[in-house]
Parts: sequence; structure tokens; C-alpha cells
Amino acid sequence: MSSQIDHLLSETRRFAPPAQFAADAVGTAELYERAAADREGFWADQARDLLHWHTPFTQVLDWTNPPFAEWFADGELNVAYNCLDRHVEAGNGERVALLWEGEPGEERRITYAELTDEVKRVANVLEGLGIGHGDRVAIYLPMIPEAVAAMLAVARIGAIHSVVFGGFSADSLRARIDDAGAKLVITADGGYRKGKVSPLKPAVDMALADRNGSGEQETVEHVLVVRRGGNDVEWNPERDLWWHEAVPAASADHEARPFPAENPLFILYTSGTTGKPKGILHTSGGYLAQAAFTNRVVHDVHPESDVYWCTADIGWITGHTYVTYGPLANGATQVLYEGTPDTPHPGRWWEVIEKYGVSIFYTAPTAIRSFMKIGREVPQRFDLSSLRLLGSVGEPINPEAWVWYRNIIGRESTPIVDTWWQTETGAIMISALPGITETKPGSAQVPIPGIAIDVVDDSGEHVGNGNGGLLVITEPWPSMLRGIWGDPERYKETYWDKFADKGYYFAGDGARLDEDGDVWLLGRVDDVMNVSGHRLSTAEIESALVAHESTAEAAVVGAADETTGQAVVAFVIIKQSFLKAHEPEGLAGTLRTWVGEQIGAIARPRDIYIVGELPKTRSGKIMRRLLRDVAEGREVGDTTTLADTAVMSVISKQVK
Ligand code: 6R9
Repeated sequence: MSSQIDHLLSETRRFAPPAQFAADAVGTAELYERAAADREGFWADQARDLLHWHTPFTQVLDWTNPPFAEWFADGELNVAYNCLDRHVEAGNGERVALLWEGEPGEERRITYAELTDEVKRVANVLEGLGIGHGDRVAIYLPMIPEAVAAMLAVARIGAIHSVVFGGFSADSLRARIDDAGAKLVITADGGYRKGKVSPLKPAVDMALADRNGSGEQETVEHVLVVRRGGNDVEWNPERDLWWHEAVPAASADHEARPFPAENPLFILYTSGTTGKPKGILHTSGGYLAQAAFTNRVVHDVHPESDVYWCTADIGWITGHTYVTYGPLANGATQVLYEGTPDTPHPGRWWEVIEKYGVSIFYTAPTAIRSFMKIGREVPQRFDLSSLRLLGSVGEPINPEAWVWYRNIIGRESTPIVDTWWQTETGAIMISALPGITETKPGSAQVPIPGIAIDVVDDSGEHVGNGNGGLLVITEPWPSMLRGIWGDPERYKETYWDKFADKGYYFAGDGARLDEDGDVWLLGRVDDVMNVSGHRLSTAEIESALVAHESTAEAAVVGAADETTGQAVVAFVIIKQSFLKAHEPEGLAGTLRTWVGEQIGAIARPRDIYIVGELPKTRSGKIMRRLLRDVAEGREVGDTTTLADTAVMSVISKQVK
């Protein structure tokens, strides 16, 4: 970490917003002044200006029972109405909402009127299946327009969606369906990934079946299936129905009923420091207000002229807030792309930007670094002159990648917004405003208007400029998580206990304030890894590894990786009994595949080392810090607290 900090400290490049950009920008300096003078009044203004309220609110924030916040609680709205119907009623029905590009190259242009129509039909189908207010619906879909429509239809009827990333395994899906008690699963036969159809429905069938003594899943009554991949699927006529049969047959009349602002909107599972993923709960009014506001001012969306593209999958929070809710609440036109960046050729994304004239582009540092590796020749083959703003999210962006992004993709002129936020925060919290802030490569810089953050030491004291510490959020914000599904205690413990006397939310990230007071994020300070911008917990992968018959013990660390930011590296002790009965050859490969099956391909360790022992303290805690040294090829640090100080030299030899 210290070499990383030194490196960041030496970064002195500065980029002022281009004059024309600043002149036309949505975000203005007055926003900061207004928010500083009256934070709650500021958010109330945003919520009123950006959203339609069936019943206007009179209360703004209720923080009488911290850490359980309520925003705009006596107001009523319908989230889907805000993202759809009102744009049609305002005369913008013919504006394109989604410019969809399938991986094999098909194209669909869907207007706001068409999307509204589709969502109304889906809402009728859902209600016909007995889904209503407060019911949970799991969504396990590829990046196709139906994914957005499904989320909005669930929101429209006041039900709660739980989107599960299509790359997660049947077991991960099952755990999420069980935890939420979902009544319905919306999936597809399969979707295109890397040039072939990757099946989804078979994973749903597996998830719902009785496997490994799990018993048959009991809450799911129906599975609604979009035909996309054309792959063969098994069919349970009592349970399964095709989208293409049910939806067109349903009525396109559906009234958007108002729901209270605090009506739950979705649960999204994310990795924490323990083995069990947490179901992060978000509600309606505050979430949508901050989603719409940040998308407007940070991404500088001008809905009548921009073509916006956020490359995140809807399975992640970025896809929720900056594909589905933010841009559609603002009435923007956006690209939705199904596949991977390098299929069928490494210039696929740049081709999409040229084809649709994308003007705002929001992606992750890991993607930028992998493009850097391929070389500038690839993007330079395409006309990227439509781009006027670039954004980054998911992990710290190193200054080299930032500058490459600006120079090669942004023609040395577009502003870059490096946006820090989390599944839990619901929307962007720290970022430059592109028409105002002079940007610094590698720094997320300043809290957005209306957000209060600090960097503090272990006892919660402000560290002062020039120092590092822990990132905290010091005041409640509209799109904050409202809890962990079914586990209020864990919510308090995880986020609020560390600085309970101050009432600060602890984000789990380390950060540093520079001499100007700007924030530089330094990565997680807990056992959460960040691989290609995806959060993974060491504990979750360890528990998958020890669930394999061969494994006695396992320790997992996130090791620095040039492309993915961090990579999963596992140290595994194999059971003696297993070694007696089996050849150890190929075991590392078997375990990699196993982890992929248990959690999903993103969790597969890059390296697995079979070792004889793990470094432990006298109290039995695994010292992951030392394993990280080995995994990153460094001199092993202080081993004096180990129970057996010889262990590390043995491990180092085994790894070489
Ligand atoms: C939106 C999202 C959250 C964690 C967060 C932090 C890291 C996200 C970042 C960033 C540095 C940025 N993170 N954006 N670190 N600079 N601009 O990614 O949510 O998947 O919940 O991850 O990602 O470590 O705590 P999520």
C-alpha cells in the first residue's frame, strides 16, 4: 500500500473542464452552495424537480431511529411511472429509450412509448401470476431489453426485485432465491457471451431442484422464460411459461398505482467479510431521486441530445442505478449491449460507440487497463469523436489508466469523472462534476453536492489534509441502503458499529486527503477483494474451497493484478486421506472449476497453491497479509506474531 500512496502523491497533472463543456454543463457551482446552506432542503428540491409524486411529500428526512433512515416518507410515487409513462405523457414517447445491440450483431431500437407498453404488459402478466405488492421476484437474465422491462414491471406493481448476475452459478442463485423467498424467477433460455450461447434456464432448473440434500426450492411458483439463446431447455408445464407467449397476449393497459416513498424497490446481494452474501435493501423515492440527480449532473446527461452508455451488467448495482433507473428517470437515450468487449473482435465496444454516436461513456478501470494492454491501434481504428464525457467506476483508477483513457478514448479533451460509491450507497457519492471540477488523474476528489463524507482515524477523528485513514459518510443520504434483508442486526454491526458514538457509516475503504482536501481512494481495508470491479469476499471463496472433498483448509487473498486490479489467489491444504487415495495432479484445476461451479466464474482463483500449512497467529487467525506478500512476489513481512515462524519460508519455497 505504501508504494501505491507514494506513487499517487507524485501525481500532479491537472485538467480543467473545456470552456464549452463548462458553459453547457447541467451541474453548476450553485448546487454546492445550496446543498451547503440546507442539505435536506437541497435533496427535497431534487426529489421534487426530477421526479413525479402522486402524493407530494411534506417530510424530508426522518433520522429519529438511526441507522434506519426514512426519506420523503409521506410522499407517494410509482418508480416505473417515473421512468416511463411520464415521458410519454410529456410528448417524448417517440424518443429512443434503448439502443440494443446483441453480441452477434442484431439491433433493436425501443422507444419510450414501446418500452412503456411492454412494461405494462409484463406487469399484467406478473399480476396474473399472483405477484403483488411486497412479493420478491428473482431476475436472472442476460443484457437484453427484457431485463430492463422485467425490473420496471416488478417496480410498477410494488413488488421487489432481486437481480442475480447471469454469471453466478446455480448454487449462488439458489442461495439468493431462498434468502429473499422469491415467488417468481424471470430468466432466459440463454444469452450470448464470447461468441456462443451461455445457458441460463438449466441453472434455474438446477437451483430449484433438490440437489446435495438441499431439498426442492419451496417459494418459487413460476418461471417466466425469455427466448434469446434458442438453446434447448427442459420444460415444466406447471411451472414454466414463455415470455413471448405470455407478454404479447397480455393487455397493454396497466395503471401505475402510487406506493409510499419507502416502499422496498429491490434487494441486491453483495459480498461482505463473511461467507454469506448480504441482501442490500433499497427503497423507492430517495433512491430514485439520487439516481436521477447523479446521472444528470455527474454524467451531464442532456436527454434530448445525448447517447449514453454504461457498460455495467444489470446484475450489479451500477447496472441498476445507471442503466435502468437513473437514465430512464431522466428520459435519456442509451445503448444496451449484450456481450463481451472483445467479441467477435477486440474493437467491439469502439465499434458500438461509432455506430450509435455515443456521447457519454461509463465503464470500469479493469476494462480500460485491458484495452491499454491490447494497444491504442484498436480504438484508433474507430471514429470516437461523438464522445464528450467519460466516467469510471468500480475500483481505484490508477493515473496511467486515467490519462490513457482521456488521451486515447477522449481525444485529449473529454472530462473524466471517477465516481466512488457502493451497492450500499445506491448512487454516486464522490466524484468531480465535469463542468466545474479541475480533475486530478487517480482521485475521485469531492463529495457530490448534498453528501457529507470524511476521512478519519480509528477513533473517528478527522485526519486532516495530507493524511490517510478510513472513509466514512457522516450524514444520511437519500439513496442509502435501508438495511440488510431479514437481518437488521447485521446491518448495524457491519456499517454503523465501528463509529457508533459518532453516528458515521463506515464504508470499508481506505482513503487519503491531499493538500487540497481531495479524496484519493486506496482500496478495501477489510477482507473484501475487488476483481475486475466485482466484489468478492475471501471468506466466501474459502468456504467454497473447503466444501470440496479434498480440502482440509484454505486461505484466500486478493493479490495485485495488472489487468483485473486484484486477482484471487488461494492457498489450500489437502486432506491426507485424499492424498492417499488420489493422484494430486490436476487438483488445482479441479478446485478452480469447483469454485466456478459453487459461486461463479468470476470467483475462480487465478492461482491455487497446494501447501502443507497456513500461517496462523497464536490465537489461530490466518495471517492473510503474509500470504499476500507471497502472492505478490514480495519479501514476506513481519512474522513474529506467528505461532510457528518457520511456516512462511516453507510456503514461499512451495510457491516458487
Ligand atoms: C459501484 C460499485 C464498492 C467498492 C467500494 C470501493 C470500490 C467503487 C470506486 C471504488 C475507488 C472508485 N470502488 N468505485 N474504489 N474508486 N471510483 O462498484 O459498487 O460493487 O458495491 O463495490 O468498490 O472499494 O467499496 P460495489
